[in-house]
Order: sequence, then C-alpha cells, then structure tokens
Amino acid sequence: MMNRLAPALAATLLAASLPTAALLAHRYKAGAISIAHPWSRQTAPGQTVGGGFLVITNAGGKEDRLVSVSSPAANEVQLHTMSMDGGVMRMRQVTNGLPVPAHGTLELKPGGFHVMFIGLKAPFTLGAKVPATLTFKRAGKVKVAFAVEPVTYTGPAAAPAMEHSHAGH
Ligand SMILES: [Cu+2]
Repeated sequence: MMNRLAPALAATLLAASLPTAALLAHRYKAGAISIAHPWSRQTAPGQTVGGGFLVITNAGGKEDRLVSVSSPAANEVQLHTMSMDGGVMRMRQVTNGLPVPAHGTLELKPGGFHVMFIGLKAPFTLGAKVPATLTFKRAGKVKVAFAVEPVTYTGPAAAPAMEHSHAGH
C-alpha cells in the first residue's frame, strides 16, 4: 500500500505550548522490552487512517522483533516505513516486522517507521486511549494504549528539553 501523505506534518508551532506532555507519558514493560508513550494524533472528520508512534527499548542481550500490531479500533493495523520517492514522502508496509536491537532502541516516529491504523471504526478524539496489542518475537504480546494527542504534537522527546530550559529560570 502506498499513500501520498497529507501535507500537514509541518505544523509544529503549537508543540511548544504543550509542556504537560511529559507528565502524561506512560510506559509498559514485558521482559527485556520497555515501551515509552505510545501516541497517535487526533483525526479529522472522514479520516480513515491514523499513525501510531512509540519508542521501544530492549535491555536484553538478544535482538527482539516487533512482529505485528493489532487493535480493535481499526479494521487493519500495519507496520509502515517511509522514504523519499521522487521528492515525495511515501510510506509502504513492512511485512516481516521491525528489529529491536540488543541493548538498543526501535523508534517509531513521524517521518519514519510507524504503526498504521487502517479503517478507523471511530475518529481518534483528543485525549482518548486507543487500545492495541504489540506482538514481539521474544517478549510476546504486550497490551498498550496509544494516547491521542493534538495534530500538532510531534512526540514526547521535545518535552524534557523544554522542562529543562524552564528549570534554568
Ligand atoms: Cu503509514
């Protein structure tokens, strides 16, 4: 599946007004795997797909693999990668999963690897939690919830730096 992206990804201006995001971050653990703050974005009326983003850390000495994701909130959930194709960002399905390196991190973020919720059964509304099950080769199934963030949200990584700069005042 290949889709042209909606040209709305540049809207990062409001992210600076969301310093509480870090406080709402949530975390899951399963064996050597820990998962930080799965999140998605509020969907527009009529929007039938949504992205899912999260950071997966492997504290173990053996590579694991995110094999698949399922969710009752969508007809289908795929893992996607993004790449430039003739100057246009396109995404395509990853069918054999994504590796989580030993003592390493797999980051699913806007512009890169992501979870694709396809055929949303209801809009993703701000503040909602979208339930999903991640299946790992080693760690097995992990139930998580994707926090629905504003369309301008770009991830929890920006928040700690912001808090740090505030602490300096
Ligand atoms: Cu996608």
